[in-house]
Amino acid sequence: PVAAPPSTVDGFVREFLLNLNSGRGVTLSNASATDKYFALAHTVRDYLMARWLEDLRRQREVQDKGVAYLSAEYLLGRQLDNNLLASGLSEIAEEALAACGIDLDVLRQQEVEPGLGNGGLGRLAACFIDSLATMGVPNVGYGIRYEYGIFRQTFVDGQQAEQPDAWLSLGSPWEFAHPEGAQTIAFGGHTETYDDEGVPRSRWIPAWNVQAVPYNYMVPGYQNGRVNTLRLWSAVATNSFDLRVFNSGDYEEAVRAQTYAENISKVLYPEDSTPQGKELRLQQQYFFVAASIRDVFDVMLPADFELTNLPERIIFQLNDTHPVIAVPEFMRVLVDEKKMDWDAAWAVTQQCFAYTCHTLLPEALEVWPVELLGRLLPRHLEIIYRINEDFLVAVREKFGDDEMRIRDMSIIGEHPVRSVRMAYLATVAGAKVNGVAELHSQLLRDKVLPDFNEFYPGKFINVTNGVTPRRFVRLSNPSLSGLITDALGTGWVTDLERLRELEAYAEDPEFRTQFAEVKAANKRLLSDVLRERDGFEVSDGHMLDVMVKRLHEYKRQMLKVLHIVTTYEGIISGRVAVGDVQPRTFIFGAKAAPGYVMAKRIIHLINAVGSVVNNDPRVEGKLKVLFPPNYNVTLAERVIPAADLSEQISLAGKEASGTGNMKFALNGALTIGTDDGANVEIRELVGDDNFFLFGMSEPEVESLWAKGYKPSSFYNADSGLRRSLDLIAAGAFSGGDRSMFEPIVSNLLYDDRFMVLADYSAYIGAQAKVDAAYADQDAWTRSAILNVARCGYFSSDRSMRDYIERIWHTAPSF
Ligand code: 26Q
Repeated sequence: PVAAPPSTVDGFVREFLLNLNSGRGVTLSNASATDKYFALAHTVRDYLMARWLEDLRRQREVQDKGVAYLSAEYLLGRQLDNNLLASGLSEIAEEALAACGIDLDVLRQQEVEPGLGNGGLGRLAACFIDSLATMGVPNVGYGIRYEYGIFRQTFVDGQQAEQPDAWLSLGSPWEFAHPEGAQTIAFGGHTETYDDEGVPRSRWIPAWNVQAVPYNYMVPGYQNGRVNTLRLWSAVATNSFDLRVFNSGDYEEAVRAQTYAENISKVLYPEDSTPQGKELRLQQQYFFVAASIRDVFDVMLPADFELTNLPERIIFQLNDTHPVIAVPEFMRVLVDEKKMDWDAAWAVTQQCFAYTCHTLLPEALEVWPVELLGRLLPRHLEIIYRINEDFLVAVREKFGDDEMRIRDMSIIGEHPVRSVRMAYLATVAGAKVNGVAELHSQLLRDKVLPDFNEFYPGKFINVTNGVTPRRFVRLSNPSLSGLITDALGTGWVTDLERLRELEAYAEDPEFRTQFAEVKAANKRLLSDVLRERDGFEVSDGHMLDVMVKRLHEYKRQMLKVLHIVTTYEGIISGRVAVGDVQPRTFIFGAKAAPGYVMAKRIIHLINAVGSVVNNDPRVEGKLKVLFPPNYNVTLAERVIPAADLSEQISLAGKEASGTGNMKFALNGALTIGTDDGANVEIRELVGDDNFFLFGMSEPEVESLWAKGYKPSSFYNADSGLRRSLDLIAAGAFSGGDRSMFEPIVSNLLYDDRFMVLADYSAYIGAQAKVDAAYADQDAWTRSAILNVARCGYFSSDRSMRDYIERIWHTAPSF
């Protein structure tokens, strides 16, 4: 392979100018910011290339076991800084560019982040592949190269509007297209049985197909010379011969067919809680997993590989149910194409897959109508039926002919229409099934899949999520990183438990002062970003109270709104002494699924409350509400290091884990939160004194439901709640219009599925404690340091070690 350019300022300058001249066709003096950004990105690539080519070669040669991470989403965030850091080139690049009269920071801003995910699940996948590369574990991340990522959010009169995210409009300097490596992916048609030398077999006669073109992305480990690969598939229509199969042959129809095929990777579905059962979504899922499985056979395994040994070479990790159609596809390849005996193929399959569940909400569990699945993938439906038959025979053997139980456990559900339950298929096929936080995994075992847990003892395990300290501490918070490195040296970046050593520093007044200065500096940086981006002003000396995550009723942004309205009403009515309230800026970031009407109403209300509060002189300098549009990874990297208070206020038992909660704690924000998801583990680690816990526990939620929840009784019992809801209902935030937010108010009063009103008073009480605690700045800072010191556990390196030891049984290699 090629040698990397010399790692010197001069070497970097030469490579950069070469890329600018030969790659962009411009000179330094007439280069645009885009030109310079592309030339810089290409320069960084050049440094990583030799290692990458070497690792790709070894991937074929070495007989180690590899992880194929199958995920419909990768929420990568910007690549430039990450790749500079990984390659150890940050300082050299900065100096080299300065020598050319260029400010690196200006070029950083040019990058459009690839938003190929909705939120937590997609970001988790990005953290995991970063950790695997950093740990030197053989891994390919497989996914979809959506032409349009998560929509860009704007506000029009306070209401969300969605714009397409044309992230590829200028091209991406980080991707490598390999059209020569395209796979043909078939759909539709029918199956037939035939006689294969006396063995009756089924085969699939598809009706149409598309090409899956791979695009490779470098996934560099942190300063370890390792570069793994992310391989995303893009759909391209096949040649006219194949198109003729799909249509009757006329030109217009052929063009239409082409568009149809290329639609498959056109756009990311922006729903993340209520899958709609759309045909195109199933096409996306099959498209990328079928291409990925073929890729594994092509690039990882020799042609004569003994298939029964597959579990020693490969494990497919299913990121939720989205890639579960890989299970029948793998069986189809083994049985129909490789002519393996069914039982042998099934034994292999059950060792080659593992499934991660990311939810507890019943409405979020994916099901595919049999009618749809059979039309698109007729052979796969047959295979699923066969898997189910065998499974139910085994269930009868173990549990007896308990028809109720058989119906409950069947992979095929009957109501409201006959459908395939993808989570059940994943559970039956997976060697292991894991939840993403202790509480979540427990509830998965006890509440969601108890029959399966009884049937498969030991199959259900927990692996608590984590986040990469490279992106979310080292890169996003350079000031804090500098402070930590001054105290501990650099090792913490790949060994986050070493943050423990900061505990002693929490008792050092000097260190506390420095830590407080870092926080203040991060607030000023955020202030600059928000001024530039949105024209917002962040006042000095305010507590930054932040709630950033997808907009969902279960996450309860409404509870936050009620706290703001209560505080506002308290001050303007004179009921609350202004001196008892700490000056606060509330920051929201949240996208709502475009079809989620209630979520969009809540966004509208947040903006409406903001515009009243921010324009009322009676609370000037005291309260401010900021809702920058289009929250994404790039903004998260600015907001999180500046935060004082992290809002993690979901209804207990609903948030599988949360990962934002970890990022905040690692950046020295204190959490106000319920006993939910990974909050439980955060609180256990940081200690009760450094965490504001409130609200019902999951068992308390259950028992309130069981005895009959009446939200109006909480309304009647709490005057603060009454005044706040009444104020919203009276049109105080809608120019007197009583109808605008009426659906929100009545939903809370008469339905309130997520028990906002039940937890209101506890939340207000906890916020009063926050105010009191914040009044003692030095004590607050001490708590913040302890949060950082005690949250090293939440590194995604640790999550990856857990997967490796308990699920994958792989080892670092090379
Ligand atoms: C499924 C079918 C059709 C269309 C869309 C979807 C879909 C897409 C995305 C369903 C769900 C998602 C995303 C879910 C998600 O992000 N879950 C979060 O995962 C995090 C990582 O484990 C957890 O920390 C969060 O608690 C969980 O909400």
